[in-house]
Amino acid sequence: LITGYEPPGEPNPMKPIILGFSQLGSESTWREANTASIKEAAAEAGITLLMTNAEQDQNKQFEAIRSFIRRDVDMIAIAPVVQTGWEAILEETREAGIPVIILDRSVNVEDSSLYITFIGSDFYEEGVKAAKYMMDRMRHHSGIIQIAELQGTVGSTPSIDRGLGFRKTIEANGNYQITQTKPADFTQKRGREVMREFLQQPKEKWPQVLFSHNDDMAIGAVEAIKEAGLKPGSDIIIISVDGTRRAFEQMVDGNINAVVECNPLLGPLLMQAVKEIMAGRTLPKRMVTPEDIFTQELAAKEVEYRKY
Ligand code: GYE
Repeated sequence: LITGYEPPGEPNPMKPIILGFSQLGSESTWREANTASIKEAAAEAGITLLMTNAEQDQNKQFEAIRSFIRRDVDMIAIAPVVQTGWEAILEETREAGIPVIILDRSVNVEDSSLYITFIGSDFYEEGVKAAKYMMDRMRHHSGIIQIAELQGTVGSTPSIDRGLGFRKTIEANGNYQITQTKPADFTQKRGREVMREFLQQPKEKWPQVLFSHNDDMAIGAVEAIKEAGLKPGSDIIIISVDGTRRAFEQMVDGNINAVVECNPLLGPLLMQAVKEIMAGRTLPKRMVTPEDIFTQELAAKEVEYRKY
C-alpha cells in the first residue's frame, strides 16, 4: 500500500491533472525519443505537462522539482541523471504531499516509500544480453579477446548496471578481458573522442570487441575506427544498447554487429500510472519494459519499422 499520501479520491474530470516531469537531459537519440513520447502521451491523455531539461545536472533537477512543489502540481515524475543523492529532495516532495514516479533510471534510497513506482528497463539484463551475444559471436576465436568499453554517464543506473551485467556474464571465462574502459557520457561526440584515445594506444592494446553502453557513443566510435583505417564491424566487433533507427542503419551497413534494445517510449505507461495513482489505485513498485536483441540480419528487416 502507498503510505504517506492522502488518497486523492474521485478525480475531477473538469480539472486536468498537472504533472511535473524533470527530464535529465538531451544527450542522446534515446532521450529525444523519450521526451517526445512523454509529450505526446500527455497530450493524448489530457494531462497538463510541465517538463524541464536538467542538462545532465542533478542540481538542476532539484531546482525543477522545487519549482513543481511551488506550483503545487498533482504529481512529479523524475528521470534521475545519477542514482545517489535523492533522499533529501524526495523528503521535500513527501512533505508537500506530492506523489513521485521514478522513470527510466532508478534512485538508491533506503526508504522506497519515498516514491510510488519505478518504470524503466532492466539494464543489468541488457548487459547480460550484450555479453552473451559477444561470447557466441567470438566462440571460434582462440586466445585472449580484448574488449573496449564505452561507459555512459558516471553514476547513472544504465551505465552501472549494463557494466555489471556484462562483467558478471564474462567473468567465468578468462579469455574475455576488458582492457580499455572509460566514460563517454552517452554522447556521440565523446564516443568518438574516447575511441580515438583507445586507438592511439599501441596496436597490441587495440580491442577485438567494443561494448558501448549506448548507440550514440557506438556511432561516434564507428567514425573513430574508420579514421584509424580499420573496418568497424569486422576488425572490431561492435555491440551497443538502445536500438535507435540510426544504429539499425549502421547494422545494415555492417558497421555495428548487434544492438540490445532499450525502449524509450515510456510516455503511455507513465500517463497510465499517473491516472491510476490519481484514482487511488495501487501500482507495482517496479514496472519493467520488455526488450529484445537485434543482429544485422534482423536489422535489415526491421529498420523501416523502427519508431525511434
Ligand atoms: O541508454 C542512453 C541515454 O537512461 C536508458 O540514457 C537511458 C540511457 C540510454 O542517454 O542512450
